[in-house]
Amino acid sequence: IAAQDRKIALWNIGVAYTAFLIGTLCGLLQVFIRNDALQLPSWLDYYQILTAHGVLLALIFTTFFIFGFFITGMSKSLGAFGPKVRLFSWIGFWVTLLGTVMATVMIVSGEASVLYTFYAPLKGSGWFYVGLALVIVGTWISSFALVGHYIVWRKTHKGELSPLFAFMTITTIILWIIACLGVVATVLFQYIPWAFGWTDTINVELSRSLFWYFGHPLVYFWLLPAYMAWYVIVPKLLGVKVFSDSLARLSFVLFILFSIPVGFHHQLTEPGISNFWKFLQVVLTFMVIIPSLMTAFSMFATFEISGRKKGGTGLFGWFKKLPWKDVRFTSIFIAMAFFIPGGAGGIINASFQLNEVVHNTLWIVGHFHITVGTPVAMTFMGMTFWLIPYLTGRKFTKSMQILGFVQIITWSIGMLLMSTAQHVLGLLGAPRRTAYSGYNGHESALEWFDGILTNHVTMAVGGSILFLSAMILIYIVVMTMFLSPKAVKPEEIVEFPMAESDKESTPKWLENWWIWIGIAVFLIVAAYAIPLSHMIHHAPPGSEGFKTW
Ligand code: HAS
Repeated sequence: IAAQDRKIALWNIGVAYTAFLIGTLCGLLQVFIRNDALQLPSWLDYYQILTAHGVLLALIFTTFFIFGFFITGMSKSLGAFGPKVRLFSWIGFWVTLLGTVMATVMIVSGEASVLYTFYAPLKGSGWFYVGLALVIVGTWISSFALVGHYIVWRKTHKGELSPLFAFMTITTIILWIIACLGVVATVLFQYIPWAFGWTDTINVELSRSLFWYFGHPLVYFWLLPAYMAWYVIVPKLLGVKVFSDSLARLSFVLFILFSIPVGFHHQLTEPGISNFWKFLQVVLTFMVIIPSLMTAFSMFATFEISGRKKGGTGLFGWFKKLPWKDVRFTSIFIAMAFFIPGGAGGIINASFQLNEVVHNTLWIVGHFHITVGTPVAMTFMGMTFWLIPYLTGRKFTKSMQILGFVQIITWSIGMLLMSTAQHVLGLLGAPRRTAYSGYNGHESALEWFDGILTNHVTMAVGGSILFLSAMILIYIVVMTMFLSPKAVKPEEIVEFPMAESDKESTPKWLENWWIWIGIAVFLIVAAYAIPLSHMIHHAPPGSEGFKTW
């Protein structure tokens, strides 16, 4: 791709890994605090670190990495950016970075220990929310730049379906923009006036609902770029085409429809919403599982086709023929494997009654470490091994490939230990977001848990292994970005592995965005209009004006 486009992508990925470095260090500190093995200096607080960990890893690392990936893939699949697209991509990058720095400074200075979910009644400095608003605005500018690039392509390719990569990028961006409307509304009209003291109070239930209207699709904003790698990159590494172009596109548009009207499944224990609306959103949540099951099906089919093509016989012979020695593939395979229990855990969380057991316990922390923390993060790691060398033109040497294996294996072991301990501890009743012993003079609660997998030592061992793994990854990132020798021979040049996708039999209406946006808006209005209007009119359940459906 064009050198100027490479530069924008590389800056995005550079910021992503800076956030990753600080965020993982905070993670290490956390497991030791919970384990009672670390006493923080008086100016540093458990919640400050927890907020930095969540914001920098879940929100900032992912967002910058995703835009670095989108920019590279869009420039590769649709052609070099025009000057306007480039300009807006840069503006988007700088605005997002400015917002990130503002929010991070507020967190580090102890002015915004409100956790990465930052919803009321917790309150941070107004400047923290201004920083967050800038992050969103920045991502919108970058998104519009990519949409502009796509529109130019469509004008010159009338009647053609766009390449799969571009289609998936635009789907993710549509999802992102619709999702952000909730958080923008609450940050601008509720949090900023409240945090700067312009209003005395805040409508807590409304603000939480608007947050989760955004918060759930946010997880698919992280997941879909990983799915893009699964659908588009994995087949290329396996030497086959995309299994089904129309299945891939359909599964993506289903995410536009079903990932947004489901936020109440994070609020099933909150009193201000009646059961009817909670139940409706639980049903819709079960709909959003379908595109993931379609993805699983598609992946198994891809593996089998490729393995059989390479001579694998019998029921499972093809399995042995997969390219296990290629760290780009193995990393993503492990990422997928983690998503099986990760997705199953999600289904448990979403089940109305079972949510009572797991809500606000360490189980949830375990859940998101085997969704965003491994399937998504490890897919991004697997992509990093070729994406940075592709952008810098440097070598990804044999020794780096070995280090890559050490990195993903340590990440897997660390995550397995830590997240299993978190799930089990959660079932035993260990609360999430709670600093344990010695915190504000409270007594230690560590003695509640003393099994092998149910103690905080296991969690800390897992956390330490994860930190070691993160440092190996940072080493690979620094090498491939700045130090590794330039690739000269053709076999040293690292390529962007993008698989072919047959779109002859793909229906054209799949790319008619207005259909999908229209249905999505309908579902959102159906799921949210009435309960939100109750909240706006301050009608608690049981009061006049609150209808129990
Ligand atoms: Fe979740 C809480 C429900 C998916 C992230 N989730 C969270 C939180 C985060 C998060 C961060 O209903 C915490 C928020 C907070 O701080 O409070 N989640 C779901 C459901 C799904 C789901 C139904 N979550 C995700 C993904 C995330 C993520 C993806 C990040 C990227 N989640 C919930 C609920 C809560 C929740 C409740 C609130 C709980 C509470 O009370 O607070 C579904 O989308 C999952 C569907 C997925 C599948 C898996 C398909 C499997 C595939 C892999 C195939 C493997 C292959 C490899 C091919 C059905 C595609 C083969 C290998 C072999 C070895 C055989």
